Amino acid sequence: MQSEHTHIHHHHVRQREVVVQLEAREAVWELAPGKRVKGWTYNGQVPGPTIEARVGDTVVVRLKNSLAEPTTIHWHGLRIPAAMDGTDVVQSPVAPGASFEYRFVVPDAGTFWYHSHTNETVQMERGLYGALIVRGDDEPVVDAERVLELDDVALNWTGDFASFSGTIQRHNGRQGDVLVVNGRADTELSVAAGQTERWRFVNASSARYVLLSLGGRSFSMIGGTGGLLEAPVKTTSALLPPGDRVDIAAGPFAEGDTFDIESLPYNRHAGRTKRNRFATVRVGAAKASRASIPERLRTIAPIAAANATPTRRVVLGEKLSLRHGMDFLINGESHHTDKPVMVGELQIWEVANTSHMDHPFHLHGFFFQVLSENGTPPAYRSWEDTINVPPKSSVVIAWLPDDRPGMWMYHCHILEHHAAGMMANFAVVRAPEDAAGMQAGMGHCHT
Ligand SMILES: [Cu+2]
Repeated sequence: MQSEHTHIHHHHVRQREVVVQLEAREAVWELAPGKRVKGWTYNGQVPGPTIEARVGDTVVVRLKNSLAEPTTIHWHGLRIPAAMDGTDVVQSPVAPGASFEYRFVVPDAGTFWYHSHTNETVQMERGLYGALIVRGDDEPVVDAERVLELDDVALNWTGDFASFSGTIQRHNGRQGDVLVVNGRADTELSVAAGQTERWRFVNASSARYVLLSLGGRSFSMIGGTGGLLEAPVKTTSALLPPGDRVDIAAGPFAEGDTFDIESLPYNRHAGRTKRNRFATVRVGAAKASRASIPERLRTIAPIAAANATPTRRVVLGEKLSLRHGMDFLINGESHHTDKPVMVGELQIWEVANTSHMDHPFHLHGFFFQVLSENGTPPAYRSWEDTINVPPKSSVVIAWLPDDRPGMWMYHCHILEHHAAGMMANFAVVRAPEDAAGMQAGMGHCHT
């Protein structure tokens, strides 16, 4: 499924191609022993195969669509050309029976993921997602590494996928009661006492917020959505809204210890939350450790002052709708088109949430730094592609559009909110006059 070709160039720079065949097709997804659903899968598995590459590699993904409806793949978090972003404004959805080749260089190390960007409330719920890991030269040394993709599945009383029903799901987003790690509800992990592992978490669920806990044990966050942090952040919990990722250094744990990977109650202002178990970890006999997590992981230079004046305001809002119960809005409009952005012009965006529930704001294709949350600078600096914005609050982010012109987008990563209009397309342009043509070429339609 994954092959590697190494080309040695005359200047002795190694350039690798990571070639992956992905077939989107229906297949049995076994959530737990005997609990099977008809998943929509990449290569017959949920999650899809983990794609692994090194910084600078060219990733080539040959997608064949064997589903009965069109699909595309979005490369969540990757700073790649607009034409490869997988949204319906940059490509025609891949028709049933058709194929499409995605080809891009991966410029940054980190924990990324890929997922359908067509009819996502159905296609992602049914399993069309996977992890994409990019490694750099200066990674912390750990004893083992795991990718843990968290998801929840909503089943009906017959044990099949519950159909998307009405205004409550549209309002709150779909939360399922079958919680899975890497597609399985009965996950047990065995770790060796005395060792430290790197766990890369991806929240692939449609609407569920995960307030990640290792049964109260402390761990160190070492990476966010845009790669390593500057320094490990010791904590006992980390909030992962839909679309978010976190890399943690887990361990060392004591021999004989058993604990759950769980989600603690978190109030996103959309119904009551409980403590939920995702998986169980059992700590076995001690093994020697070679792990070394440096106190300094890397340097992230600030790209703007903490009190920089916003150049744009993005308002996440909602409005009662006779037709839908609720419409979700950007700057007062459902399915918004925002103003163009000039290549090289520093963007300072105030993202304000005037609605009454949390929304995870996701920017495609570019990393941002959070300058402040309700006027207060964050506890540490990081590169991100997703940030949670609680109700009646605002977050100021800074990002620099590098020279990758084209149509881009941002949206709430609660899939039902995105579908109900909390999204915007915008052009990144080299010259102001380029915007009109780009926006005219937008092929999307919304119903
Ligand atoms: Cu939302």
